[in-house]
Amino acid sequence: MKDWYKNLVVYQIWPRSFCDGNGDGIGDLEGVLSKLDYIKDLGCNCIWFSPLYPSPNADYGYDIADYKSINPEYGDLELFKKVLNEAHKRDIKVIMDLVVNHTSDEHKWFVESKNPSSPYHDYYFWRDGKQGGKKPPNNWLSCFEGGAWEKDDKNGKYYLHVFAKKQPDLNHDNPRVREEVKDIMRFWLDMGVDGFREDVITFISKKKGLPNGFPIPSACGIEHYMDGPHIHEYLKEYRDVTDEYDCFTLGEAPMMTPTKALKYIDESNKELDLMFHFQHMEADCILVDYIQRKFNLKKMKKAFSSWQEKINGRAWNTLYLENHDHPRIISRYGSEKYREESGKMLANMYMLQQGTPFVYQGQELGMLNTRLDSIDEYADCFVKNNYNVARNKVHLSEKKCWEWAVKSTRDNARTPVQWSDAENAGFTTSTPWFPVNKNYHEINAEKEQANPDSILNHYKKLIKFKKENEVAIYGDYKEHFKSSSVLYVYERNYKGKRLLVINSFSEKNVPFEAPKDFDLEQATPILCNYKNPTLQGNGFMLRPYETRVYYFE
Ligand code: TEU
Ligand code: CA
Repeated sequence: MKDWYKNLVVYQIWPRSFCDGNGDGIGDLEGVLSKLDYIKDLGCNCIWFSPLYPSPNADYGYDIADYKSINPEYGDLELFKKVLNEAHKRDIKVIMDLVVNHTSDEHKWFVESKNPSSPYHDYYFWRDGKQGGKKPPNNWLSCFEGGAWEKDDKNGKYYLHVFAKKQPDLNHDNPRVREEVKDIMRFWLDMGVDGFREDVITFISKKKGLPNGFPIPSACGIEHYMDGPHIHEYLKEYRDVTDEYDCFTLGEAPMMTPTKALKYIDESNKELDLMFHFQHMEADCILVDYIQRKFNLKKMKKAFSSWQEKINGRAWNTLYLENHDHPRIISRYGSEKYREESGKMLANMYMLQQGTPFVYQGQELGMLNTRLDSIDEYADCFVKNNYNVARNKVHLSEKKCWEWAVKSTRDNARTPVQWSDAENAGFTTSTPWFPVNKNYHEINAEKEQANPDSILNHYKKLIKFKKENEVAIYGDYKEHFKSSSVLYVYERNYKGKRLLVINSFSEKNVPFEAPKDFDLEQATPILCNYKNPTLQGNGFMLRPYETRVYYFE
């Protein structure tokens, strides 16, 4: 059975902010081409491209207007093929983002579908409103903005959009829609791509009749489309296509638990190879980054451990701390004050668990959250809407709404990558589409490349270790000191080899005593973030955000 995806370390590119090759201020495929050696040098052997397709950018590519082409801002199909080919030459796989829960409202299917007698009408959820069309067909709310229904003035009907208004949901109950999805998959697989990351794929089957949802403030109705009635059927159909190719698939699944996940990724009956869940990303918020609370290490550990323990031997984990939907991890779970220390610690902490690791652009540099001057300067539709709701509907103070927005916006992860301390961080020669983080003189790739102790060089060592050591890939996982609210310690075991991974989440010194059956003097400390780790004895003081890995060979 194919399982090469277990040995990958995937680098995620959010193209708009990665690297601008033609000087128009927008990241593009020429830029990607110029950085393939950088990705190779980092040790990553797969790239996941966030959407590269033509898009009106209401949700920056997650609103797709044409599934079989490349956004002219980024390049064209010829250039994409060149990138693919050059990546493959470097033994780097390439996966595409497949966003088929919804299209853009500017996709030709949707434009056609407005006409009730068009064969495309049933590609979407068009319904008559209630009370003679005055009210939407049900009470569902959009995850992004207001109600989940929008009325078309011309045909008098409403269409469903679980995300933004410009992202109408596709009707996968229509077999023709499923054929279109398979056709899109084949288009890219035939070209040679190595798989897909499937956006909110667990949302594609809606309950028949679209009944009213339980009245909650946002995403009302979600119980009628999350893991919906035909989800497994449809995913098996899509799986049949990917099974014809040597590729892998990764589903994004909000509100997923390990037990539910096994229905999708259990190796004995797989619909997807891997799954992105969100549980470990909720240690400082409730479900979404916008509803914040104090970082709680125990919550984070519990989430990681439950996935490690519950799917061990039956399915394979994905490991990530950042992507284009979440603020930067050092600013969240680490410490900006101890950026270097906590950046390296967080890296060890997640990557040495069992699973395929993902690194999001700039994470390897220890990039931090940004701060602009007003809500209008932000780009993300999600934060703008959250701000408006909190301010105008819930009537919270301007200061509170603003602080929430700054901290939680997805734009934190979407500032241009900081390549050097040249103007605009070397991202572009003109004005960047979105402001570069002001800290680029201190934090940039060029500077980190030159410094053997940088976060970037730590990632290089770590990725190399992860790929080359079976214990880091296949080892069993066991957590220690579960009740500690400052330490996260776990071991991995494989064929007589052993790792003890020690991570402190404290700004203070914390005493540490090795678990009973470990004699640290028998091991080599590796991947440390402080010079001169104590080499003697089984008890010592851990310094702020210290990380150590003891390798028993
Ligand atoms: O994200 C799905 C998802 O769950 C998000 O709505 C998440 O709740 C939000 O970003 C807050 O963190 C996927 C994509 O990754 C995201 O970029 C898209 O905006 C969304 O789907 C719609 O396509
Ligand atoms: Ca450009």
